[in-house]
Amino acid sequence: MKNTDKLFELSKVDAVLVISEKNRMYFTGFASTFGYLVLLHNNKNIFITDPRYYEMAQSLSRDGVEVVQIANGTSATDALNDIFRNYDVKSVGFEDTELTVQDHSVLKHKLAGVKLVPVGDFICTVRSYKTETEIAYIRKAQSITDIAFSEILKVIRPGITERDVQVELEYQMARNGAEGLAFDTIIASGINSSKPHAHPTDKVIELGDPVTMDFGARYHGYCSDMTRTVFVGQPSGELRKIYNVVLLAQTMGINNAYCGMAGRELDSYCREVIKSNGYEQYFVHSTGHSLGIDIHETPTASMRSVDMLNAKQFITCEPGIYIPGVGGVRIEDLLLIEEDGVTDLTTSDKTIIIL
Ligand SMILES: [Mn+2]
Repeated sequence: MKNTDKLFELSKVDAVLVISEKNRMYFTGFASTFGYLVLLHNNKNIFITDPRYYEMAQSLSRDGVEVVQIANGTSATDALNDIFRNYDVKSVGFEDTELTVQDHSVLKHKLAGVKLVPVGDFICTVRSYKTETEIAYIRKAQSITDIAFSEILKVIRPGITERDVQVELEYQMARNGAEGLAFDTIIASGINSSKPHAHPTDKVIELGDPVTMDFGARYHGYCSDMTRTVFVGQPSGELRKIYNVVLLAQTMGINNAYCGMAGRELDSYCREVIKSNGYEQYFVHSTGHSLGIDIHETPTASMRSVDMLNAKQFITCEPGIYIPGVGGVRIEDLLLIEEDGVTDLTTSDKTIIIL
């Protein structure tokens, strides 16, 4: 069970009600499709579940969490109202970033005795600072992703399709320990590569094609994320130039990254290189994002980001250039920010790869 002192310091409520699957998983480390987690001050926590999870949830009681089973005929909100009454709770933080409008109106109706206060952004902030265990999971997820990349280089050749590359890459991640995907794999070859988030198609890979692969593994619930663009046969002069500009932009970003910098500053290191080479209009997304249980978490590195990149946070560095009708290049590494420096967790080669 995660320590919740920081959350209460930020949110100033009597209790926080955690309903979403991912936040329940974040705080408890326990995966379930149903449950209500009540966080109280001083790390007193109560987990409301039903008979499907009651036995498994006993692992939480060993962690000091009180586990409450909803009996037949009673509802979770009855149990919540009992808890709020027993602990004299007047204000309850809720996940405005996760709940639907309908969920909120039901809670407002059923929990009429308490004041509901939005605390979703505070939960995001707390989640952005990773524990050593979370860092270890993300490192492992990234190492699986790097291994899969080295394997896929043996497979890519003219005549196979984008879907073939996707299936093999996902197989290699699973084979090397991934429990799932961090997100839907992006494979984009030839002129498809000018679309930053293209889904793999039955397009056949041809000589001269760039192949952009953006993929990640999931390990103990935590994501990794990397992108490489490789070429099948000699690329055109223009694609080669684009590759070198993107690589230089990314290198500038990574080499200048430091603990305590602004996300927009990391973005500007990359964007300036692309701009000075005349491709500014073709860098159509932000430079980076953090990850964790979600593939996109705060902080972010974009032109408008107000986030700082602090110790124990992650950020990707993934500039790209995309020219419709020509093709695109993106290179993405995952950075871990720590007091004494920034570590690039992505170990795969970035010198131009021509298969
Ligand atoms: Mn990414």
